Amino acid sequence: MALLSFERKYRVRGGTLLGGDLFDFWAGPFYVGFFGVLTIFFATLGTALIIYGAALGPTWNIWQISINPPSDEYGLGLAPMAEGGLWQIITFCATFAFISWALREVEICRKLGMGYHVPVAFSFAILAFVSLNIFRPILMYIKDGGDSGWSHGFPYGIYSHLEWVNNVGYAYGNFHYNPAHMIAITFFFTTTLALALHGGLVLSSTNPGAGQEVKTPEHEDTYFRDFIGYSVGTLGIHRVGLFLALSAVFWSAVCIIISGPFWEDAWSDWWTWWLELPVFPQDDLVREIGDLPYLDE
Ligand code: 07D
Ligand code: U10
Repeated sequence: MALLSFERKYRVRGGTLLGGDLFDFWAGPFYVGFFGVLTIFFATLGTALIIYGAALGPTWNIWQISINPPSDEYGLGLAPMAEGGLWQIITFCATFAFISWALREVEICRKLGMGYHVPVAFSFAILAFVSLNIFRPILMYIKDGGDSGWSHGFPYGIYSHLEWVNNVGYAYGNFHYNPAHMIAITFFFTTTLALALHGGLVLSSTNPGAGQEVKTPEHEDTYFRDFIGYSVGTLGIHRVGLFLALSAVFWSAVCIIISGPFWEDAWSDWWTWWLELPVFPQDDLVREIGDLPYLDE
């Protein structure tokens, strides 16, 4: 079906979650919908507040502009605008813009009668964001008995958020020892490996060069059977890809949620259970290895 006749068939009213026919229309190529309007509203307001925060000073240097969260003393309470209040409203706007964007994706899926894979995937990204700036601050507020809270969120700035990652990382010794961080990184790297294999395989068989015949999925399957003894298949590779990518983000959320609320020390110290496994001799030598300085960082 050509694009235009396809669109004539599927660009019809219905499938909305909220608001019925209100905003059930397209603007050029874009589906609008109630959640499209909400996204535009929150994204515009949040961006305007970031610009306002930048205008309050002290710099217009794009690298150094930073909208900071409130300090510890505000706990989970509201802060004055210039002292973290802006950060709080911007966080609220960002969260609602992201959720509205996901719900707009759902409405488009419903219109087309497709699965919800894309909005489900995007909701993992939203999970990571709210874990960093909403869930963890709340859990830290509980852990600190009210002596901190929003202060644990990351600042909205290019350099400043990098500083935050650095400082939070070293607050737990060497963050590379965080087991969930390890798993997340492994999934991120495996995602790129899988995408490179998939992109390479599909291009090599469907775009083989001038004058050569386009190959079939059987060629693709056979390539991997010859190579590593197994092919996951043309549908399967997309399941693998989605699983790898979502796992990467899921374990990222886990790695930051456990840092502070559930583990306060250096992450290297978490691994002492390994040295205490009964398979290792529990003598002084092993204890000494456990006391090596790099394990105490
Ligand atoms: C959070 C994104 C959500 C996005 C949304 C949409 C817009 C619209 C529009 C521009 C999760 C946003 C949309 C804004 C814009 C337009 C058009 C995705 C999110 C909702 N680390 N580390 C991670 C590595 C070290 C530390 C994650 C590697 C050090 C801390 C990932 C290394 C120390 C935190 C990761 C390494 C340290 C992390 C990030 C190597 C510092 C976190 C990915 C090779 C000294 C963060 C949930 C992510 C985290 C995180 C990788 C090193 C500290 C796994 C590869 C040793 C404190 N690190 N790290 O979260 O887990 O994706 O966040 O050394 O908080 Mg780390
Ligand atoms: C993609 C795709 C798509 C598909 C797909 C895939 C991308 C279009 C059509 C492929 C995707 C997948 C399968 C899914 C997932 C993959 C990943 C997420 C990536 C990660 C992968 C892994 C973790 C698996 C890694 C496994 C490997 C690398 C297999 C290892 C295998 C070997 C080491 C054997 C290699 C074989 C050789 C070298 C030749 C033959 C050798 C033997 C049979 C072994 C025995 C050897 C002999 C008898 C010969 C004698 C030996 C000699 C002479 C040397 C001896 C020397 C010594 C030192 C021993 O896009 O959609 O669907 O499927």
